[in-house]
Amino acid sequence: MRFIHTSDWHLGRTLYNQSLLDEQAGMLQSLLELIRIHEVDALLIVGDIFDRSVPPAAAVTLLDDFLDQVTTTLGVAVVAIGGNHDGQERIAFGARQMAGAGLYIQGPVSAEVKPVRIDGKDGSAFFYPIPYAEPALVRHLLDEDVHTHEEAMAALLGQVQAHDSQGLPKVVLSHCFLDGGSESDSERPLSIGGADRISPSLFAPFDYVALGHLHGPQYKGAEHVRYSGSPLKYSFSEQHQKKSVTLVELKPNQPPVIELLPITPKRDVRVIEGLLAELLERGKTDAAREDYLMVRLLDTQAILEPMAKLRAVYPNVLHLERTGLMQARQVDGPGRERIQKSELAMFEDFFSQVQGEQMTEPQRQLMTELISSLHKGDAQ
Ligand SMILES: [Mn+2]
Repeated sequence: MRFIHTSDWHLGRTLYNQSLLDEQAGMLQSLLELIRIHEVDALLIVGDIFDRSVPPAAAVTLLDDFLDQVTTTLGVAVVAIGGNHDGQERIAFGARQMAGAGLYIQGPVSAEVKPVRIDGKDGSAFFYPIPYAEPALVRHLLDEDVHTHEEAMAALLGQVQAHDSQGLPKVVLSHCFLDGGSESDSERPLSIGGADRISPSLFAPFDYVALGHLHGPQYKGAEHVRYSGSPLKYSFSEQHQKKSVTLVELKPNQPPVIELLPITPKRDVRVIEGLLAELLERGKTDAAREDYLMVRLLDTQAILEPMAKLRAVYPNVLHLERTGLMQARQVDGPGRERIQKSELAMFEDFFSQVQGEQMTEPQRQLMTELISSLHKGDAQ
């Protein structure tokens, strides 16, 4: 039994107002290729399939085309669950009919965990889909006295343990936050103050645990209890992460064989830092200048239209931080006189960039008077 575990696609997501749909389509194309090359029996999508409960129509079409390729063209089964970002009832539309075609979608959590048996080319396994759920919902559905995410998960996993798999391996799918997991900036907290944390030890008894929610690939407690991470970078905090999907092979009476299959995006998400002139020069020979960039400018003087200048070389600059300017201001300190002085200095920079020459002494005098009269106006 061989399958690919992935999660947190967030189809329809934007990064600083830039649509990532084109990037996501490229990612799905790469994934399709991996499914084909590795001849897997199943694909697990562990929640946060869409970024929003009502996703853009183009994102729905993208998913629909992809699922048709996987199930109809390649004949590979898909098991998917709802995450905290998904409109769980919406993604469950038609699920009972589609199960007949090898597409198993568990949108919201149900009172009974429904095992999915998949017979692979070489061995079978049971998959147990457990979508993201608030403890209150689990308490209501199961009529059990559970109050935390951990208690709710323990109750649901009790059903998985009790299920007779006829000796076949048990694979759990769950979208949740394991205690000790490392976060990125692109995950929405499940609850405030750490009440969402679940002990990894709850999952240890199963043959493999496919987790979703955290966007960096990682395992917790044991190597077979793991997050695939998102296949694309959804924040600049992820610039150094290596994105991948997880290939898993289950063999009788052996620990699972796990391999990370890298996903290389068309455009990477990264941070560059330096003086404007330096960066513009470097950009001329940067083969990856179309990457999505956050730029940290170290220049300490004011610059006219830095974004436009950068975008002429790096077309996909999404965010600009004036790191140098902020530091220069902090050194100046908060004194009123100093603020006024730096305003004059900033205007001098501006003037010289627009006019191509330095201010004359009378011009400087005039500007100084203007700034101080503006401050007097403020004070009154
Ligand atoms: Mn997510």
